[in-house]
Amino acid sequence: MNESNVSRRSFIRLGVIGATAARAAQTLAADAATAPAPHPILTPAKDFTDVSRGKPKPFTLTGAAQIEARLTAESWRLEITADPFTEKPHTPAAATLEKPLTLAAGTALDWPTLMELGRKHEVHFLKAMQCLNIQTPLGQGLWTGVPLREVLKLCGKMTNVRRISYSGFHNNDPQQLFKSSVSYTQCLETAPGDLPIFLAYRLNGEPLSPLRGGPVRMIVPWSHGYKSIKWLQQISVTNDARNNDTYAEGNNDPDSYLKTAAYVDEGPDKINAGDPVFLTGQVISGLSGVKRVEYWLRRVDAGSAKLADDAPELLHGPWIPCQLEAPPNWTRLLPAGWKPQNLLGFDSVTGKPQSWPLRYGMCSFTAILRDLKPGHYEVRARSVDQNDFAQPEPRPAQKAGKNAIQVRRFQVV
Ligand SMILES: Nc1nc2c(c(=O)[nH]1)N[C@H]1C(S)=C(S)[C@@H](COP(=O)(O)O)O[C@H]1N2
Ligand SMILES: [Mo]
Repeated sequence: MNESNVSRRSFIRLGVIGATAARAAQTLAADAATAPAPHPILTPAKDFTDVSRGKPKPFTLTGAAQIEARLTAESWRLEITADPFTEKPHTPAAATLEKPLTLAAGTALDWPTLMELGRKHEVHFLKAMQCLNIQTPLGQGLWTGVPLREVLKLCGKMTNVRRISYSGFHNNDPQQLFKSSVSYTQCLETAPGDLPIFLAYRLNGEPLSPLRGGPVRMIVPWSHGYKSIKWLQQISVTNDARNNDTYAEGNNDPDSYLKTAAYVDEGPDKINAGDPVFLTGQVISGLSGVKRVEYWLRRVDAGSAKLADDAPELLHGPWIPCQLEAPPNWTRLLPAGWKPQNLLGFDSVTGKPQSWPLRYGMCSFTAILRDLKPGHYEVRARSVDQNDFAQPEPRPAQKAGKNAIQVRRFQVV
């Protein structure tokens, strides 16, 4: 069908239901004028919700203290060493590296060498940052860097390595150490179309700021924030196959994947009868992808108890699909001169994202609720993943990532 056919058909339809259509168009236009704007696709670096440990926080250092901490591009150094750990019976032999990179020997990796690697191996992609223990996404960035496997290759032959452990600047105080790790396999192998672990030095096209973990930060695309160590300075290859992440100590699942989940924005708690109610939020596409986001609106008695996420009422709903924000005009969104074709997660010919929202990324959703009679209401939203599991399934344990079904209450007056 060509364009003139389409417009002739809509013209005829408009003629039949002209008055109703005109009224509906007016309502839509009025709603569009009052609808809250979607969240930006790229969160400005300073607007991410910050989750940083340390006293003082490393990003507050300036001048000589910042240089002494090796947190400027010129002073930055990364040590890569082998952990001598052995323990029978599970770890009979220690990891080795042919060429460790150390400060003591003057061989630690510096900024020019990292940039040199970047010229050959640089990758870019969008990823949402989300804390395993926080109910709201922290932000979404366009991250640029070099895969960890390319950096490790600088160390020559490795033996007896089962995990790669790493940490950032921690005020030279072991109590402040915050460390994380990935398995040898996760570091070296990437499934087709998937995203490698990498050392990021740009965010949204700009040098990575001290606030966001600059000059260099680890990014583990599929995971929650605790794997994406800021102010990266040490990597240790080890034959200790256990996961010794700092986050493991907090009873967290220390190998969690980002969870597919919808997160509901706050909104006004009183709305005038006759006004539309805008349900808005963001949906993260985790390991299992996003099929849709849906909402369930119900009347409640003022002050009544919240339903549990596994309450039988939730099975019935009715759950109604929300609208997902459309993919943006990438050329307009990306930094000047960037092409979506060059981003991982996009088709290298058409420049279209391979899924929407992007895997390990997020986008906004909305639903407009109209003609509500005065009274108390609650509305909840949930994601449904590509395997048809509705949130919080298939992985309801919250210590593997917060994905409880979020509820908003309001009153129509
Ligand atoms: N060095 C260091 N890296 C860190 C942290 C930290 O405290 N110190 N916090 C981690 C956690 S738990 C999260 S959720 C993310 C948050 O990233 P952001 O502050 O850029 O939003 O950073 C991670 N990287
Ligand atoms: Mo976190």
